[in-house]
Amino acid sequence: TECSPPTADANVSQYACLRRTTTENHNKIFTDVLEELAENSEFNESKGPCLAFRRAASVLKSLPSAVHCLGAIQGLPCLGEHTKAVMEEILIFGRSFKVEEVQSDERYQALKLFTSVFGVGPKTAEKWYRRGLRSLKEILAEPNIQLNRMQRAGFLYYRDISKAVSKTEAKALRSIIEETAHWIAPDSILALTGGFRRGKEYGHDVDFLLTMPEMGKEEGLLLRVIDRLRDQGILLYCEHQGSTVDMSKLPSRRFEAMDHFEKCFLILRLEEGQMERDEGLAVRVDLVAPPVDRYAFALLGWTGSRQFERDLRRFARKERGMCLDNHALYDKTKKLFLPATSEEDIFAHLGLEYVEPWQRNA
Ligand code: DGT
Ligand code: MG
Repeated sequence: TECSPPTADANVSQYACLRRTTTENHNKIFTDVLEELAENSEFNESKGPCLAFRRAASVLKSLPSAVHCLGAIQGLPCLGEHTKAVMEEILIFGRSFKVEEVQSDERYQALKLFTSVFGVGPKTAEKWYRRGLRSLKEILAEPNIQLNRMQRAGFLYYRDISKAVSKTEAKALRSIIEETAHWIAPDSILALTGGFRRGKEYGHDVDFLLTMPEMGKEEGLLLRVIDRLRDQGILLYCEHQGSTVDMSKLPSRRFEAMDHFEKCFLILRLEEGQMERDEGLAVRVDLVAPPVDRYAFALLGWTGSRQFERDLRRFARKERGMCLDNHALYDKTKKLFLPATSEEDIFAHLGLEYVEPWQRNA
């Protein structure tokens, strides 16, 4: 059959921050497979292929229509030979044998299951797999395994927190936390970030930023909010990390490195009446408390998507000679920090057109 004209007008950028990607993904049949292959590469510590599959998926997500033939992706960036082979399988057979092979792999299945527990990363998962463990039951039954506090909470609330959180539930949480924060400090500012700020209907957790309009006034606020949530009986788990911000340091190159803001990783209970479900529901919540002069950077960094963030930093470094992270933007040529009070300021410093949060689903 005749191949439709290329979806690829030559304007698709290799950088996600120069593309607009809404939650409407016309190429899910490809991107689901590519992301699964990326995850498998991650488990095998193949960083190159992992990034390549993630970039390819991200480019396909930005396309305005579904790809129906290989001709349509000609000239698109970031689509390598492996990706094209996978797409060809899907176009011809309606399925990918490569991904089916991965899905039926015992190790992949075990690592995917283990890392679905809050507090369990690829390293721990690998360790358990090597000890011959294959199911969550086996892990809990193994007397020689020492779970840390986070992992114990992960197992305890597994049924709830492995379910997707809905937008309605995220909004209910927002009201609870906002009310709590305002009760303590009426002028405190709470912002929803992460996937829900990007307009996603479901998420694996709910992310918030909490700050005060006056510098320094945010100190102690987060701990008081946590105490108050505990008093209300809805705090199921809390891991608090104090601020380790060192502003004399240049922005970090390593994206995966966690930022230095004071934050807490919580499990909160949404109660009856606050949501559609009958019984209480345990939900994962991240609360990050940057000082107000870092707020714009923190907001940009925590809104995601991860691929959008990676490409923003890569663009800043490669195309502008600048260093961007969740705390600051540094111009290496001029040897100075570029201040910002809004996300728009940061895009402007980078010489980028502003990309709305709902266009950052790269
Ligand atoms: P989801 O899975 O529905 O919750 O989707 P997101 O996009 O909300 O993903 P999430 O909650 O893991 O993270 C939200 C954003 O926060 C993410 O795009 C980047 C930032 N972020 C989260 N964790 C880390 C981290 O460990 N390091 C860095 N640098 N950024 C992080
Ligand atoms: Mg999230």
